Amino acid sequence: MNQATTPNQMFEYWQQKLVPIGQEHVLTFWPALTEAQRIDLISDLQQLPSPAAIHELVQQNVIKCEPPRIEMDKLQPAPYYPASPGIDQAGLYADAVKLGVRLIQEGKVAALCVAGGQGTRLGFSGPKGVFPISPVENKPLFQLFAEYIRGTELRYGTGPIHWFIMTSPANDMETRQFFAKEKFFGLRSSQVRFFTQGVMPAFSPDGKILLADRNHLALSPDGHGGTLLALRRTGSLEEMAEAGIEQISYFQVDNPLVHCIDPLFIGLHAMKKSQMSSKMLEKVDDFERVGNFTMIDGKVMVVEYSDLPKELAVTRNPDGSRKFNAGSIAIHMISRQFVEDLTADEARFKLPWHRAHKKVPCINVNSRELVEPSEPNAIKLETFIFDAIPMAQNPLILQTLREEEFSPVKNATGADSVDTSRRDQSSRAARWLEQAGVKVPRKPGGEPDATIEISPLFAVDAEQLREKLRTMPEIKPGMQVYIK
Ligand code: UD2
Repeated sequence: MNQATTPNQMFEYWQQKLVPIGQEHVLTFWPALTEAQRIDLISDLQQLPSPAAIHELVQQNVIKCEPPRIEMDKLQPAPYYPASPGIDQAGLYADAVKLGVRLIQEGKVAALCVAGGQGTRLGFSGPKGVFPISPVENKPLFQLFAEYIRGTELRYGTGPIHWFIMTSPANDMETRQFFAKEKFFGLRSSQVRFFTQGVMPAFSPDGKILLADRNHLALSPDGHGGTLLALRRTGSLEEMAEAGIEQISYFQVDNPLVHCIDPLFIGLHAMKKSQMSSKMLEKVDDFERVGNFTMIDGKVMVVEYSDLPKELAVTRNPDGSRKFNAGSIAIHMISRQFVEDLTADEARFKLPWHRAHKKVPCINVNSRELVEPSEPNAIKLETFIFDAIPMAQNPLILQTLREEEFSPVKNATGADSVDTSRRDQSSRAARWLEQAGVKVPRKPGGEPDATIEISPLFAVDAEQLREKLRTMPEIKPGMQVYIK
């Protein structure tokens, strides 16, 4: 539509597209909208997949509601590389670290953080990466990652490591403004690249697109599986190729403990010619809310906690250990070429849609009233990045340790909350210090009796801390300690 298009022409254009797929109700309020409101509605409509794609989605994923087609009786646990190598693997791990460091130094590795989610459970309205989370300095999540990346550059003497941050239309502007205000936390603005993911409308159970208000569709991000197409559509893949980036180190915005750039993981992934690798950890209980690494017909596949039948979740091995014990914490290495290949023909690239029944405030087009549902009233569709693993060659899984690398902030209170994440950051810092020979006071229960934070600009892991710590800090019970 060009600028000379009149409101009437716009209306007709969209009506012609929407009537055949039974979605013309989204134009109900058009006659009463101001020009600005019409532009809002058009811009929402322009973000939708094609009418044919919407129609197919509705038929196959909204109206029909088939559970995922997984032959559960064939599922086996997936094999993985242990966190610490056995004697026969020590050489492999040492070589992998060397290769990983070399790839980082050659500028072939970029970090990628997915930060397009809505953070509803945390009850924080801004982009989640802005949330202050470090235990002493209260640094926001984005700052911790920025400093990890800068710390890695300093440690290995590299040039700027590129950092791709996926936002969604709802939080893109705020995320960019935050980085600009904070002067990119010491990184160069040119090394940080924001790219925006796609959106999906919420549907009523009978397949109608919901209106958030008279001039907006009820849109939400299309899931972190949207990363792959978003990389292509925004030109980020091309930029990666031009910059000589071959490997993408993928992580979620909600985990302050993540090793954003990990030489061992990068090296193993590259050495084994894996197209997509993952980190796993042992689950804390049968029903922990993490995906499960499984094998089916020789393919590695993540089965989300909500899709793993209870009987399988509680199955034990003969020695009493949990059979499906490998939890996915959404840390991946992805080869750029893999994303290029997958998305080369957009029409043929498909990840499965996962549906969720959610409460979505919306306008009832018949009564014209705003509905604030008390029960789930809408179907939301998302794709998940881990569904690309079965399409990858040589997918590899590396174990990591929870206390070292996983304590996400998802909820305001309880498990995976601000309190547990701060506690775990401080505990990890205490362990790193103890490994470097520092005495840390501990409470009778074993937790550190001090709140400790180590700046990633000083050390990104325990080994670096050991190498760099010249004077041993004296830590007294109850102290707040910041090592920088
Ligand atoms: C995710 C994984 C779960 C486990 C857990 C670890 C899924 C379905 N489950 O659970 O298996 O690994 O994390 O913490 O992923 N995001 C976007 N765009 C979107 C949706 C999400 O960027 O459209 C980002 C979001 O900003 C966050 C991450 O993806 O960084 C995870 O999203 P989530 O909070 O919805 O995932 P969760 O906790 O259900």
